[in-house]
Amino acid sequence: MTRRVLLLTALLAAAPGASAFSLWGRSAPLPVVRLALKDGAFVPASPRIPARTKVRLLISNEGAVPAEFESFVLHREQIVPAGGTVAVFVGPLEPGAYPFFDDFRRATKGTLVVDAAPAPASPKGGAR
Ligand SMILES: [Cu+2]
Repeated sequence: MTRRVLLLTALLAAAPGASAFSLWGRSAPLPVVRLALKDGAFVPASPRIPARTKVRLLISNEGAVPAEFESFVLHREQIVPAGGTVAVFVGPLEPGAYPFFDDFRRATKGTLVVDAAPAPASPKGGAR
């Protein structure tokens, strides 16, 4: 059963233009991408996510003062308490570069890089 579900998920994820996760509803396990605020910088500065996929960005503030993850293009604004971690959902997005910054320290910046979707896998046996 688990094997089947994984295979189906892989096929859906590989289908061009398909949103695999919306088909699974609320219980869908979203891909998680971790981002840290460390010594006045985002680490990594350019996290990468796949195109057209909803992703859970887990942002940890390792500093001693609060930060605010903000992005105009992503329409996101979220306070990250000192020592805390928040989840910010992004996507599905088209390939490209989406800048973000710490609104409490504007010099602290990063770019979310959305990679082009991988080429659709050709199913073995040529079904469909
Ligand atoms: Cu703000």
